[in-house]
Amino acid sequence: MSSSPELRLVLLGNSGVGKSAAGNSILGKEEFETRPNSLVAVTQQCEKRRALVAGRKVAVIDTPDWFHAECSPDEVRAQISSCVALSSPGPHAFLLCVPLDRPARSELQALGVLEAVFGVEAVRMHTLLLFTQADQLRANGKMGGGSDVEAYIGAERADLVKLVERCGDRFHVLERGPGGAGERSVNQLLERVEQTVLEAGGGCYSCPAFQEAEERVRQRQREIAHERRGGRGEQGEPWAGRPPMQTLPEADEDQEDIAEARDEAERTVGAMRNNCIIMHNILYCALSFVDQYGSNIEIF
Ligand SMILES: Nc1nc2c(ncn2[C@@H]2O[C@H](COP(=O)(O)OP(=O)(O)OP(=O)(O)O)[C@@H](O)[C@H]2O)c(=O)[nH]1
Ligand SMILES: [Mg+2]
Repeated sequence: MSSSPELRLVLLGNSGVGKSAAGNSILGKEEFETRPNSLVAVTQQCEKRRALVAGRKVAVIDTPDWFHAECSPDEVRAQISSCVALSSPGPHAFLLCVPLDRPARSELQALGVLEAVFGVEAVRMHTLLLFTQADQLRANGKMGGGSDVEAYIGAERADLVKLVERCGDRFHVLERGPGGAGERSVNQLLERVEQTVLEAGGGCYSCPAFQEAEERVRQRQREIAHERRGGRGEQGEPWAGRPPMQTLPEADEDQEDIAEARDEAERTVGAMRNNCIIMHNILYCALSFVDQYGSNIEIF
């Protein structure tokens, strides 16, 4: 395994836009369930999966469509809590998936919700638009004679240009296709994410919600360690006081235990939404934002 730090990517967007399929492309394996033309949302819970992609450790957090009108406040809170805990101590990039083969209607508001929930800097510095369905666009003949998607966006898609500008000109067209086109596109995406991280100062995104989640995850990780060791003192834990996911010189087994305890801690903290003050606050912000946009907003 690579010793470089893990790159954490959060997939966001409306149902059916291709979040899970993008996650599978990035990881190079079918980890997330996808379904064509589904009338109901396929992904119902946030899920995290990992892979080594072209020498990089990558963790992808797939999310349900929590911008959706039918989600109750409790469901939205649960999804946000889970997303925050699974991407703790913070994602390196939020990837907002936007399909190219239809007009962007609610994505601008989605960026507003992201800002309200995670802070302005989350969009300004750490959000990248991930354009999906480029092959469909070509197949439907919507690009005229050209094949350059970027030229098409610049010339014909004022709706997408607005989104791109809002995200600091960060976007990537995720290509599928034979002959390694998909892999090349994923590599270019990861390079773009790394560039984004550098431009943002070199680290992952952080805000009080992620800081609080990280504290809770570490606390829970200590408790799990304590329980697994039959209640013996904290001094015996191989990972006491270490940063998350840090590798240890000890046996592989220890490292696996640490990773397992960390994963379990992230899952349980994600489900502990009712006693998390900051998560209540971010939900409150999100819902006030939605109130403000009222009926103009298709999401929620
Ligand atoms: N041709 C083509 N199909 C795509 C592309 N991206 C996604 N799809 C297909 O679109 C369908 C929906 O994709 P999903 O990844 O399940 O969508 P999702 O955003 O995860 O949807 P929910 O889980 O319901 O929120 C699947 O059949 C995918 O294979 C793409 O770039 N090109
Ligand atoms: Mg999905």
